[in-house]
Amino acid sequence: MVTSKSKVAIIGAGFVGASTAFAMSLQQIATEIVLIDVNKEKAYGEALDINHGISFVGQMAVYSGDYSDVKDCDVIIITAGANRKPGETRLDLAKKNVAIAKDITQNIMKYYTRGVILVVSNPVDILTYMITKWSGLPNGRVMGSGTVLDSSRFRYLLSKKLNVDVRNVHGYIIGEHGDSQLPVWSATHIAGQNINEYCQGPNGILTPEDKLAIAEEVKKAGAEIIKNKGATYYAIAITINAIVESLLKDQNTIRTVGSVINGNYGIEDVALSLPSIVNSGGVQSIIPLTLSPEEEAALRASADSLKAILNEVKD
Ligand code: 6V0
Repeated sequence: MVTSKSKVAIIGAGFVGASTAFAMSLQQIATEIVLIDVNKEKAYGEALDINHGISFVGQMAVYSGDYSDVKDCDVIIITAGANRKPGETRLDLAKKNVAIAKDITQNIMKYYTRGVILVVSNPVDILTYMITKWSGLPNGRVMGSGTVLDSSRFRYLLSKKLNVDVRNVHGYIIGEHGDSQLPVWSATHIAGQNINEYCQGPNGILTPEDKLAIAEEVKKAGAEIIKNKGATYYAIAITINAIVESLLKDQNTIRTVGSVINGNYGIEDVALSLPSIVNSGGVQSIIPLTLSPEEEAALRASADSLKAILNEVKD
């Protein structure tokens, strides 16, 4: 629990924004949470609903507000956006959400005093890049949830396959939060051993086919959930909470958040996810991993595919 005053704004009180506020209230992450949405009734209703439970978890202020409430926030989370309509392409949706994000950024910056902007809305890598540019904030003060959720899915699937506690499985998905992402097998560890070495022992078998299947399942996980229940929000809410905790408690946690990359692995001027040290200032630094040649090539390809989308949507 955070004891000093901490204020978080959530822009967008839809499935993701409301679930995030709910998870934050359960974990008592912040002392003050403000929900901001074009749909004021929705934001008001979500805040009211959460407030009726706080007597069981602890005192905190949860309310709906407007952009002037961004003042003095430690973290500003953007979860607003449109969903894909029938017949609409990914690119159409990207253009629509870029326009929404621009409007939101301009409103935030009218009242911004300090804090980190955490982008969650999709396409998250594109929006992280654009919001970094529009806001004029120093690099790293704007970050995307990027592949933090994908890395969690990766660890979960490995833990199930190898029948070991997920907290003992360490590994990263990097690159795009989307189709061109990749797992870093060369830096995946259990019990201090590389995954390949671990699986030579008595505790697990992981074939090249298993590896491909796990990477594919991580990639398709969001679509699988949407096919079955229409939207994804619980795991992303917990993911956002974990990132916000690192920020509010100045934890120097390593997380695969997204930020604008300038030079790592020869990649320039695009936002994507790499293991980064996260503290109250945002992305403090990016960990230079020794990638295999195949991993490095796949990361560059991921950057190229993101740049191609950026070129289509940049204004
Ligand atoms: P939702 O339930 O439709 O909520 C979106 C909310 O945004 C609605 O309440 C809208 O009223 C609001 N909104 C729209 N325009 C504006 C605006 N200009 N200003 C303020 N509020 C606005 O969507 P849901 O919550 O399911 O998803 C939100 C976003 O998160 C989408 O872009 C998803 O694709 C994205 N996700 C990202 C994930 C990640 O890992 N990065 C994971 C899950 C969802």
